[in-house]
Amino acid sequence: LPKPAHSVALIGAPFARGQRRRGVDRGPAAIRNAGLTKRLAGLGCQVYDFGDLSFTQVPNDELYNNLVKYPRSVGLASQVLADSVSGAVAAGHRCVTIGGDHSLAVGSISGHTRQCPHLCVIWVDAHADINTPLTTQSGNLHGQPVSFLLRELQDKMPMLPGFSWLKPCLSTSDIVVKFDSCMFTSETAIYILKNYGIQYYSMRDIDRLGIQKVMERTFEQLMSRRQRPIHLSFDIDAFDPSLAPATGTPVLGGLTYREGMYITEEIYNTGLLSAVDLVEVNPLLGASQEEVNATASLAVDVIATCFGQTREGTHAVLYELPTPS
Ligand code: EXY
Ligand code: MN
Ligand code: MN
Ligand code: MN
Repeated sequence: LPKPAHSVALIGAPFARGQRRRGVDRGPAAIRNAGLTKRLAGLGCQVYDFGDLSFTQVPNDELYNNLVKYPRSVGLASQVLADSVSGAVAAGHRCVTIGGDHSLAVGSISGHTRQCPHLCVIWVDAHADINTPLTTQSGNLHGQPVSFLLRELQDKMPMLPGFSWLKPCLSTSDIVVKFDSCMFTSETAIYILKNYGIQYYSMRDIDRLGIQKVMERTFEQLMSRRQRPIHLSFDIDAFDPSLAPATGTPVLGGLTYREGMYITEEIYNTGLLSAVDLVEVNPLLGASQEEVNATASLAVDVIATCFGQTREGTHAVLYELPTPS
């Protein structure tokens, strides 16, 4: 049976101020060059390419608290992206945001909730990205987006310059986090996940339960009361660095290709996917062009699978087997 065609808005978000490495702003170009639009079109999607957003660098963007970097630039970029995602969803599209660093999820998720206040979030990442501006050690905002979004955390959040437009829009029960390894996730992030009862799965949980059970439990938690739109925030560093080397904060022992594809296949199968972020592809960090290409084409596979690409073949009908004459 032909899959129903989707209309997909593609938004490039070449933003890099949420972390310290150069090059992640070239992620959208790398992912486009790896053939994203063609692949989506081949799946029957109508692709509306909104192009790349342009972000203003805010002058004199001083550290917050002597530590947190580029708060005004990150806040403003997220605001611009929020408007764009909100507009795309309002126009009836599923929305794909290609980054750029993960601080942008503040914008994509809050913009998405303007149209879909009851959406849920699946966060796939080597990191939990839930530090607050007061618990971060690196000062990088790409390690903090979840804390800006959660209502329950707001009494722990300082008012950062650049973020006054933002209203926290998620509850702790609206999000499931999968991350690679407790070993590399900061103590404070683990504390926040546990203390606020956020459902999460480490790679050890995935080893123990298998990815199939983990996805089953994810949907149980998020959908048991009612079905709702899904926002998938996928950080390419969730994959093992052998598969996605061109990224800023790789962590050993990440997802296999098959686990990654299974996650997105199952999300597609719900029929509820409404927006995706694909972030942290940094073409300047591959050791070779092959590594960069592999990382970008993995990003394309993740997105294409979200929109119906399967590992089971296309089931094209072959009407007659050739007979030897
Ligand atoms: N937990 C560390 C921090 O807060 O800086 C590392 C965060 C890396 C975040 C990457 C994008 O997912
Ligand atoms: Mn991340
Ligand atoms: Mn709600
Ligand atoms: Mn990450």
